[in-house]
Amino acid sequence: MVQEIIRIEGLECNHCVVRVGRAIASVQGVMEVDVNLEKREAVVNFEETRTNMGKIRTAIREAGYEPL
Ligand SMILES: [Cu+2]
Repeated sequence: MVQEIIRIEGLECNHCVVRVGRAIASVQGVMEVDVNLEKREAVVNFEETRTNMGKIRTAIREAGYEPL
């Protein structure tokens, strides 16, 4: 399991936090996600054998936000 911190552009309220958190959590292999509104970032724990940063970043984009 690895942990990555992803800065996310476009997070403005708790709805954004819930939306992007669900999007990240829906990626197969993601075990835990914590989105911080003030820091504009997500802490993501995932199984590196099952997913990767590319897939997680794609899920963030598809939810309407921009991973930095
Ligand atoms: Cu919002």
